[in-house]
Amino acid sequence: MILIRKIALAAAFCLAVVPLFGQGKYSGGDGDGFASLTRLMTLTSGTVAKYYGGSGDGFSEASVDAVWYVLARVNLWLEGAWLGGGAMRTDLKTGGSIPTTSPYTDGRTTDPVPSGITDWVLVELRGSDGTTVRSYRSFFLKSNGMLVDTDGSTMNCKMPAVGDGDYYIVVKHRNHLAVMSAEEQALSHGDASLYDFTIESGQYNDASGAKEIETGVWGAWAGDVNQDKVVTTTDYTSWYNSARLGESGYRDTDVNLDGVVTTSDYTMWYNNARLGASSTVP
Ligand SMILES: [Ca+2]
Ligand SMILES: [Ca+2]
Repeated sequence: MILIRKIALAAAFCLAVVPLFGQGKYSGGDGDGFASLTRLMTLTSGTVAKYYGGSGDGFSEASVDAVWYVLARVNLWLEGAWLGGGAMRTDLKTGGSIPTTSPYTDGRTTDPVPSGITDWVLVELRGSDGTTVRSYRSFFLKSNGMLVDTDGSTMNCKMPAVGDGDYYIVVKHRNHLAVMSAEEQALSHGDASLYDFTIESGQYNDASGAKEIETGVWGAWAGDVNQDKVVTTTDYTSWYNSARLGESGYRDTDVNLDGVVTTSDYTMWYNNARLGASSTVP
């Protein structure tokens, strides 16, 4: 009798619930239902929800296999690669030096590296405290300043594992100081509006976090070779050892991203070290 009741309850539960939740995976229960049910967000195409809280009488786990993300669209100049006239160098790409695996922690891969690319960058979305990293992913920075996906053209950067909300946008590069948006930005899984780091220092979380690379043009400070958030003699020492060996290719000591480690990189480092360049990103 108990078994029959359980089956009946399970049937009723499935009839009532599955059509509401759409595609998904429900497993592990003995048929009595959830002890509680929490819906994290409305389930639409391209979002994800998890349902949990069973005490053992129902499903021990239920999840919906879908993608959960928000989109960001960002424009940034790197001082080191800046050529003027709205363009950055692509010497690393044309020289075949840009690795097909991102140098950042997510180790994102693509092959081949598309044309017109200046380098890999890492995008982070941070919470309201400005420090908690909620999502991160590698993208390409194009010579025209746009961050794009690994196809080299998609400007909506898909940031994984977060839902619609307000986030600080941080962009990191392996030998520049990181930049951070002045305010939290409302991001969603719909088309993103452009966040433009190039137009004024007020776009940065602190005006000193922006380098005026040309009159009225703003970008990220070059020269933080060891990524300790300051441009100091430690970076110079790395550059010196690399230059002495005549290194070339994809090198953090290649501050201007032209594919060779020379005194041009030293000069760029020197000018920023002299100004005491340091990161304003917490
Ligand atoms: Ca440094
Ligand atoms: Ca160089």
